[in-house]
Amino acid sequence: MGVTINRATLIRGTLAGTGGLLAAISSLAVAELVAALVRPESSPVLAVGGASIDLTPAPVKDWAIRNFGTHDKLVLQTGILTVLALFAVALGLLALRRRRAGALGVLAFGVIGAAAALGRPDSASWTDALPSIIGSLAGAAVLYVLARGLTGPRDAVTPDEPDGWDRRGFLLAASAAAVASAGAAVLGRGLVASRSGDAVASRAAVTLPTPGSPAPAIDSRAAPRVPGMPPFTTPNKDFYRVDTALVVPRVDATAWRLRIHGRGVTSPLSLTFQDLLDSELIERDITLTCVSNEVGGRYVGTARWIGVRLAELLRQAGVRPPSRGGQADQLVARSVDGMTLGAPVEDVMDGRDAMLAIGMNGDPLPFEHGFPVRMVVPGLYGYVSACKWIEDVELTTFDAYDPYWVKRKWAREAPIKTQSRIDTPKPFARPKVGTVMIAGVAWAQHRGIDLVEVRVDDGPWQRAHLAAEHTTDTWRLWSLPWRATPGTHTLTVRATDRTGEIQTERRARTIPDGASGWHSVVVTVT
Ligand SMILES: Nc1nc2c(c(=O)[nH]1)N[C@H]1C(S)=C(S)[C@@H](COP(=O)(O)O)O[C@H]1N2
Ligand SMILES: [Mo]
Repeated sequence: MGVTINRATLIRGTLAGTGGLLAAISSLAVAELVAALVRPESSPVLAVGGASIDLTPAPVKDWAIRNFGTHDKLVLQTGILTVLALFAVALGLLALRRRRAGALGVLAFGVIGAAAALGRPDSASWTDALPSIIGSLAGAAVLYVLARGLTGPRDAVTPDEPDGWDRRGFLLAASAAAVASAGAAVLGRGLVASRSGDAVASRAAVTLPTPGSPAPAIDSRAAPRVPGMPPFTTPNKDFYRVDTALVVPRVDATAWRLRIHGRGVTSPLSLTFQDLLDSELIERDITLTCVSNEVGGRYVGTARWIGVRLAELLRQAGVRPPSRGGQADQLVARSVDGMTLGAPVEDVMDGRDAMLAIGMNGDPLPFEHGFPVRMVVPGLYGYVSACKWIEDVELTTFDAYDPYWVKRKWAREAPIKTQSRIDTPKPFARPKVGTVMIAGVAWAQHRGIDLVEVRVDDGPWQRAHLAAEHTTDTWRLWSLPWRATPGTHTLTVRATDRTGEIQTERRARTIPDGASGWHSVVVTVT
């Protein structure tokens, strides 16, 4: 007798948990559909995800970037959905006893989603709350109906009436909710896809003009081929990606505008993509580096960029650098997804090839790398300069405004630190006795690399062979043949830049202004 009741209770609990999950799925599916109509970025999963990225303390974020790399966003979204699923099951069980409380619980999640959506930096309208609100209303209704199916018309269950519920009603309602959710989700996805179709078409329609100022050809002596050494130019598909965007913004280039305005701007500019195509274009090889790059890390790459000189546009707008009496010392770039990055106006206008880039390695910018337009400033870490999906440039001061990463304790100004990396042999490799090629890259953008030295164990520093310098804005490849002797050895590299400064041995974390220290690799020669 008791066994029967327990079994019935168990089944009912399982069904209630399933009902909670179905309610959550319905909420999300309806929310996705509404978001597709309102603004895809206002979807609760993206809004809550974006808000948690922003609220994550810098060290944790840095750790996530390090450990999950480009998968950091997938990990985050999986985490959010897991937490949501747990709450959904709990609300399902609650609804078994207290139907109305369960439904209110679902609505509470809608309020959280709506708050997150309205709080996003790129949110410009109250309608961003609609996906979460309408989605959670749908979810609450689903839970209410399913719970009624499980408990019968009364609000509380009497444990000794295991059959006081409407099996058919429950199954019908559950199936209907599942089918409707799937339909809403598919419809929502379709709408978003058709909209991003405009962006895709606008990118496909771009033909990059021949730049008036082409990049010098890459001499074969600057790009030697040593097995295990990276190619001089990093292919787009291998280029590292670091950003906070949960979905890659897909901007329609034909509708894109860039505003240049702010302090000291005498004639504000509003530029179209066509304006940039019609401008004088430069083509340059520039090595980009992320401030989150660990010693020995992979967040560094070299591409051939085509773009418009940013300093030229600033001059057209009437901007003068601080050293010539200009009123603005900080240039804040803002992207379509609300990211802000601040670079020193002095650096942007000091004659270096700072640009608004529209081409990367012969193609229009890939969406992941900022289509239609991004900034690139040689010598500065990405987070203070390389704004992707840029749509606004505001001249201001460092005193008046802290951009996104600076609000999170990263340095205001961040020139790239002199660094070198051993690419081959790999850590814990087991090369054979004999000549082993040690090779890698070294960079000190806009200063240039003059010397790379390698040390085996505690031996003397040996000068590595430096490939020819392409420009000071690109990395330099290096190699050193080593007569490897049996045993375990530590290989260490350090570089010296053209200012004469030797790469510091002092270990620093990536926060606040970039990692420092020497890169070492341990190998066992057999
Ligand atoms: N809109 C936007 N631009 C951005 C970022 C971002 O999060 N959002 N990240 C910056 C950082 S930290 C770096 S290192 C570079 C990376 O550029 P990549 O992804 O093309 O390699 O983009 C910069 N531009
Ligand atoms: Mo970065």
